[in-house]
Amino acid sequence: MQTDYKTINISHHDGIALLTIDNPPVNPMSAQLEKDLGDGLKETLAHPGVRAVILTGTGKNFIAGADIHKLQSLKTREEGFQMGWTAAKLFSAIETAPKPVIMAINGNCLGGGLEAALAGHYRVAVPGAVLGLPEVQLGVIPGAGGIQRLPRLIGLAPALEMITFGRPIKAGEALALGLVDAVVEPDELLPAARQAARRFISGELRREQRMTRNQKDKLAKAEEKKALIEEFQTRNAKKFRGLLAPFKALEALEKGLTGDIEADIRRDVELFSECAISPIAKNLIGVFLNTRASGRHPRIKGLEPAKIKKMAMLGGGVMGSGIVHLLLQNGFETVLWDIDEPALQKGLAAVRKTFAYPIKQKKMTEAALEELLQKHLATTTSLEDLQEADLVIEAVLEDLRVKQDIWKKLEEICRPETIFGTNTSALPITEMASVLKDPGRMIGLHFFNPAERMPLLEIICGRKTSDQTLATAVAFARNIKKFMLVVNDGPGFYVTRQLIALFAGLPYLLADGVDLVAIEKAVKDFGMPLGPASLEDLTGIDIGYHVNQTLARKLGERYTLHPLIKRIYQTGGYGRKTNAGYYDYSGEKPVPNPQVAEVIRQFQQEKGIVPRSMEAMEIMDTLLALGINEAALMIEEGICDRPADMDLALINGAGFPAYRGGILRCADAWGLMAVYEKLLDLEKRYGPRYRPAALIQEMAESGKTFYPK
Ligand code: 3H9
Repeated sequence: MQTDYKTINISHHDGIALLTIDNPPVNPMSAQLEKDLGDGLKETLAHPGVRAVILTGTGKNFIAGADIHKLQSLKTREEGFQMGWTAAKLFSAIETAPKPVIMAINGNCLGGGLEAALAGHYRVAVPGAVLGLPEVQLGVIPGAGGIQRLPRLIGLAPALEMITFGRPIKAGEALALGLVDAVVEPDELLPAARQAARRFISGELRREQRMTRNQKDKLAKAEEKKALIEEFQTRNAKKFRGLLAPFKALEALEKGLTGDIEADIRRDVELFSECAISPIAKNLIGVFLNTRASGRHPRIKGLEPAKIKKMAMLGGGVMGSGIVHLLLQNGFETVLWDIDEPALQKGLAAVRKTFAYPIKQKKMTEAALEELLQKHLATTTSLEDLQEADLVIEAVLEDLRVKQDIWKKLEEICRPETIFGTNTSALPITEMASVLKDPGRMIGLHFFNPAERMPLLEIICGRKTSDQTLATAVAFARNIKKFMLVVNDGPGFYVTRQLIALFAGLPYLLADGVDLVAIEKAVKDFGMPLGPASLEDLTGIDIGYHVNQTLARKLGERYTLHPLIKRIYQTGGYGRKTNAGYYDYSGEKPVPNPQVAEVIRQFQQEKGIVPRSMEAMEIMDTLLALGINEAALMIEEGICDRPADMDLALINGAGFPAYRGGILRCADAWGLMAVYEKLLDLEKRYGPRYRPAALIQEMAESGKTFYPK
């Protein structure tokens, strides 16, 4: 038997051939693997001595799906069709092969990987295997037969969930659903697959009976199927908003699952290729790849991060308790410090409360929590007890002097290599570090609330933060499984300043006669979780007012508060906490607050503005232009310089819709010249807040984009 395949190894023994896929990094279905698998299968199936075939992967991966880089490069429907059809034909060839093919699923079995497994005649998996069709998360649908095969094995209802949400499942659940036939420990995997092969060879199992296309028991009747799909679509309409792939998957299921599986698969491949060339897919694939690259900051290339084992947390308030949760969850020995015993007890109670959700979800028991706290969390009111810490995170009162006093004391207590991370959301890191003998050891670690759940960590370098400190902070962020953005110190850092700017157009639009509800709707339809007024009501109009004043003080005239904001602030309604802000929250549902509506009406009247309607797109352009301009200003000021990381941060820290790729992807798609012209236009209408950044002008004039073309 030929053995010189590039991506698979073949061996055979006792009439059973073993094909092992070895295609780093994660066994993607590259063109080479497809070719090798096709040829290898042909060769083994034709071999008279082979009576059954086992297909398995290597390391942590069975097959991780189609090659994402190839998927990203698709430009035409024809290319997309070609990609899907090649894989679909290969998988159909497996299913209709004259000898049984057993899938020994050793690890990640995703996308095209699961589609391959579905085409086998028997599936055995290890407990740690993860199986799923995550294609929709990349903006496409399973394009190689998975849509038609999965419901035949597990039924339509669970298949709808798996296909349209793309959430993978563990082997245990796959077994319960009928997706795999057995789950065995890793060292039993190949013996179990061989055992299954022997059962086919002996005639105990029949290949034709086990072909997925022949499974009909779990398929619903036509009417029932239609009703199920319609109900599912209606129930999930909100979750699918803005996306294309879930709808195409539903179409594929609605039209498919007929007696002619090949025709159904062909239609799926066409729908796959339609999705694959859509901007949504390009954006989502971009986000996936950017996520993998996040944290690979050139400044720390080649540096070995320090080992972090022992952690100290200063302050057990809202942020501190969430951070302690994260630390415990990720296996760190933690000491929680607070000012006195009552504060410590309050902090401890807050830490317990952060675990209420996993306990309610039955992901953890009360007893396990108590054990975790007992074994891994110590509490103290003495800073002296923190001398062993490798990293100290501080989340005490937002007062520079208070924080500086603590750091000065800790510098005397801790080892020189201990890193000091402050969770301030607004205070300058450089100034905070200025009281230290070694300011290089201090860094900003800006967690988002709730810290245990929000996926982003903004890492802020003060002017003197050392590269070594940064390298360790980045490694720490990875250890606690956060997406990260590395920025330089500046007012509002990146995320806060970016989000403020993205929504800063609100008073300009209101003053210009545009309806509040129309603005909110445009923003939500764009895909943001909240409109600007609702967000302001949630965070507090008073807080927004003061933060904006601070920005104006530090960043200059451009940031002067819009006079309408001042009048709204003066109504004394600060949002949800006072039951009134832009909206009135006293009834069952929030409604626009008549008091604020009157303030806006009076303001418009004084300026001679009459209420007018504005298209959602124009509203969004007005908001986005300002957001893009701010991003450019921050790049100019040296706050941040990596568009991919900036976009990821806004997606993970502020809910910017991933399918739009991020604010700078939007800028590139819009065209920098169009952004520039829009800003000029708005500057004329609304004043200096909209003055284009020099970088925008320069990029527009030289035809540049934020992302490489
Ligand atoms: C599909 O299958 C469509 C079909 O229906 C149609 C068929 C025609 N391809 O995440 P990691 C790279 S759509 C190429 O850090 P982990 C990744 O970029 C696909 N490369 O590892 C990184 O490279 P680098 C459906 C891939 O152990 C390196 O591998 N499949 C692919 O934490 C390590 O990745 C999916 O959506 C790929 N498919 O997690 C699965 N996947 O070091 C996507 C990863 O240069 N993949 N790379 O940056 C994953 O979810 C995770 O990577 C996985 C491993 C769980 C597999």
